[in-house]
Amino acid sequence: MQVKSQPHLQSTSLFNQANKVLAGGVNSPVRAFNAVGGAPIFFQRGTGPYLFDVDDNQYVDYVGSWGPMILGHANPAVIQAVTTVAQNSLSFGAPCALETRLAEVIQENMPSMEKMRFVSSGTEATMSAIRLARAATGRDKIIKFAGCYHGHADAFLVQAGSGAATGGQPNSPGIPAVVAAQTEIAEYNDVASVERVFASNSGNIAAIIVEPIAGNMNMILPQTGFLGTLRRLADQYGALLIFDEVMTGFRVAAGGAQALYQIKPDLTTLGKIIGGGLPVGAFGGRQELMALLAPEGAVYQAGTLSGNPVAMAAGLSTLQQLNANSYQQLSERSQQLTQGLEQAAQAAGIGLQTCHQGGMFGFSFCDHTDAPSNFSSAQACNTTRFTAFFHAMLQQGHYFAPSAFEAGFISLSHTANDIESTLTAARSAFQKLTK
Ligand code: KE4
Repeated sequence: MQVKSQPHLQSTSLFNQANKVLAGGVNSPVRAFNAVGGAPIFFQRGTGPYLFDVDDNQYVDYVGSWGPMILGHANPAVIQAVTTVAQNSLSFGAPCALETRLAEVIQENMPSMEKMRFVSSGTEATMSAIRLARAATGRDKIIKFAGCYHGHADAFLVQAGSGAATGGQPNSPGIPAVVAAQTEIAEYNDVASVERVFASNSGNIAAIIVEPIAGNMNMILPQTGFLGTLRRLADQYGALLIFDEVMTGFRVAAGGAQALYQIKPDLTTLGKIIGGGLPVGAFGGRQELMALLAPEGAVYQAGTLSGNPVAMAAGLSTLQQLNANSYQQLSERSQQLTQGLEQAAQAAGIGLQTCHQGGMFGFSFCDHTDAPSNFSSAQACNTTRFTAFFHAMLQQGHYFAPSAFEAGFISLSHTANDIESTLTAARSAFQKLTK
């Protein structure tokens, strides 16, 4: 693949222009490249596994719009579905059959979602799920895990991962102390820390919310027994268990992490892939919990564009193209990439640990003994090396998340040859790191 590694002249010029009207020049902080330095890349086109920037450089894309593009960019069937539905108006603000059809497909794959509701982002899904849990239990406090990211609602910006951790602001200003005080923090993969929080707040914990596979402090798998113990503790203390599968839903398996680990949460939140690249989130779970939501119940939640027909069409067309073989293929590609990265790093004498599940992967610059298992060990990894690797790969046409506190994503359009081209570039990048 020929990459014209032009200087990013157009991107830099567009970023300067954006900075005059957009806060920080971006509409989401992690895109600003603050963690890795340099001006962010402005893209103009994507097809399959490739992105093209405004300077006509081509990249193999491992961000995939932070997860939604599981089929690859500009999937013909998705574009066709969106184009067809868009001809009939972009929005009614009234029910349409597509909402029911997408919900039925989601429910077939995630039966714990006995009833659900669509919203327009993962943040809306998680904040609504927490409100529902508080109403259902009559309790105020929630438990989240340091380094997990559940969107930017006030309750979650306490030791948050993703862009909050990237920017060194895991606790955001602007959150009233009384609100932050309702969020208790435990350590990922540390059940004793969860037991301590329950013991000192027994009777006042409405819910545990967890990324069943963490993807916002790089990628961290749950250790054996971790999720099952959360299920047991939630039941023991009368709290709800919320799986935030915004990232893992339809990414690590058709039924998400809850299918992989056979744990049934009380509520699940979704986003990203179920919208196929358009703004969609969802929350759902046990029927009696969802019955508390207006208009059936008193818990208010609403949205002008919730269930938008065009977004539903994108999500439906995306999910309809996924099947069990998809996850076999995604796993093979992720394995090929992560194993190849470890071998290339080892050959260069560089400590690199990787992790993958389905179409999701992570890599951290650390030694084997320091493979991240929670937020503090993720923060201890060598982010200087990550930054050097990120830029060495970018210059060769391979685009990874511009932050050490993110996961990577592979699509069904990535071929073994694409992965091999990335590994060739990685071998060169690792050699540069050792000079
Ligand atoms: P959104 O509000 O960004 O649609 O979803 C929030 C969210 C909730 N839960 C999990 C597990 C998530 O990963 C996210 C959002 N993920 C980040 C990337 N790690 C979005 C990228 C960004 O913030 O620009």
